[in-house]
Amino acid sequence: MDTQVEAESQRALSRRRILGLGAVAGTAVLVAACGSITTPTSSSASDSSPTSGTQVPAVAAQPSSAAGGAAPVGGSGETWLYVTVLTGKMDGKKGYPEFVPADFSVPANATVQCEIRCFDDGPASIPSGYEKVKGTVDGSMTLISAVNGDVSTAKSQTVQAVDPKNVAHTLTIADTGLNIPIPPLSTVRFTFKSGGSGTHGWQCMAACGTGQGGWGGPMATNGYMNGTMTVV
Ligand SMILES: [Cu+2]
Repeated sequence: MDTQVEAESQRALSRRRILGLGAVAGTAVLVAACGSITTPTSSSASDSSPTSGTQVPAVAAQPSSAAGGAAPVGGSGETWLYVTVLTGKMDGKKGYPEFVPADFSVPANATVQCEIRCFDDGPASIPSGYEKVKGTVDGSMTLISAVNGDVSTAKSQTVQAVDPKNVAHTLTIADTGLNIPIPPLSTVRFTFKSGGSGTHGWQCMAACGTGQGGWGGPMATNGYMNGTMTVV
């Protein structure tokens, strides 16, 4: 990553470092910040105070019926989950790319819209099959070729798989069959059903770590390339 891109990413991160879960599409997005390189921005934080410091599992708020005009789906509201993948350089731990948050909560029996922004710029090898999108409501995801700022105007496509040579990380929940391949420097959006309450571990399946064929370091460290989704 050259310095300009890096600087831009850092700026974008400061603006948009998202830890929380917003309630309703396009309206109340809870913005929280953590870690040492960010400052909370207040411009889009509406009714929630930012949390700072350590990563705290965030519980998505169910939108009220009056909020934002998002249509309830299947009897429960829409829930947004925002995740950022940082490089080791960005999170201050060299060689340790990191999902933020790595531990998150979603409401039970909800339709969850998830956006993952991947600031990592290089691919890693994956076992065969993990290039496929699995476990989303329609078996696809939206792949956006941008990570900074407002990505909604950037080039995007709906895909059911990506080039296996172009996966930086995956969000893989073996329990639920979810697999999201995430290309370098891209944003992916997808929708999944949270199901009943319980906890599900997730693991990145792209060998992005150190040692042991790339399966050491962050790959084997909770809070970096694996974590927990709690359905409550
Ligand atoms: Cu990874």
